[in-house]
Amino acid sequence: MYQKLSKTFLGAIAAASMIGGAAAAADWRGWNIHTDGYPNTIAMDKFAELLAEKTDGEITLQMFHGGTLGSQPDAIEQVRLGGLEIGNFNLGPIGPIAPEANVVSLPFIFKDVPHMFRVLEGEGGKAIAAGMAAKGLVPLAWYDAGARSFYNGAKPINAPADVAGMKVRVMNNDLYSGMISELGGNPSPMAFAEVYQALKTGVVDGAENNWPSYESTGHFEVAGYYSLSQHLIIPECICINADVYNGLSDEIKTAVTEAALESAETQRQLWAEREATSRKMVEDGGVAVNVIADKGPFQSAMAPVYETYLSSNPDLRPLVELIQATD
Ligand code: BDP
Repeated sequence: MYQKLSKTFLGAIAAASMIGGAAAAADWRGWNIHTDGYPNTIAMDKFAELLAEKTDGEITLQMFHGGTLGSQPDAIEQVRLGGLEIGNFNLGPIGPIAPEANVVSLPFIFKDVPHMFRVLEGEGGKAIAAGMAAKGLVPLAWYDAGARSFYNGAKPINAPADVAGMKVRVMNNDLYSGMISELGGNPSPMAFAEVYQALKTGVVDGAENNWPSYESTGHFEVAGYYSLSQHLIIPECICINADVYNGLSDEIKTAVTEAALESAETQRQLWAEREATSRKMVEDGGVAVNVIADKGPFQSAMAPVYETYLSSNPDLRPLVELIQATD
């Protein structure tokens, strides 16, 4: 009798906890800085859709776009600490936390975007991902963010001397501040959301970014000289809190990773299209674009930035060399 009752009781608990389990299925929150229609925004929404589909609704993700949940450095901390589960992050502001990931912020380290992806898909990518995971951020897939170039409202940049004396906004990362200082400019680290006003009011003279961000933020309206320095090619990730990821079953981990990889495929296609349309849009809007005939002087000016990075991270020299040796 006792046994019978207890079986029924246990059965009831099991049923209740299954219902409870379904109702309490993970509801994740995700951060993204970009606005509607931006490739990353569309691709993160697709990630959310795929996540629900592939986990049969066990995991849902609510995306917060446009940086509404805070600045990028704050959101990175939030994902590391578990206040948010997911973020679409640029590796630039992750670099100060994970030295392996900071390798991508060495100016001119990548020859072009395909080279960057070849590195990410090989041993280099594994080392970067492991360095990030050790700091609480697991990258699930890599997004394209093109190449960043300098822009300002005064004149085309053709040589380091043209940057001299200019106040240039950079993302929060000492390597970028070093980069501007080595060119003779004054670096001004600042949150993305503040850059438009800063350019408009002359708080800074210039900034640097890829075509889609230059266009989507309206920076081109207030800084109409875009000089193709392409000094930084920084990947982005869909990153997840490491504890959340490690706590998933193998089956769910696979579903989450598949959703991220499919989202990244979409993002890269949309990115290629948007780079072209953004460029056309700003050129039609009157932006003066100049090719820099000789990037050599910019590259050689970066030697101290590499030295600073390597002297603080001597163990990462092989990673730098691996990237440089990758075709
Ligand atoms: C964009 C990145 C974004 C950065 C922004 C910036 O996609 O993550 O926050 O640049 O310059 O290209 O802050």
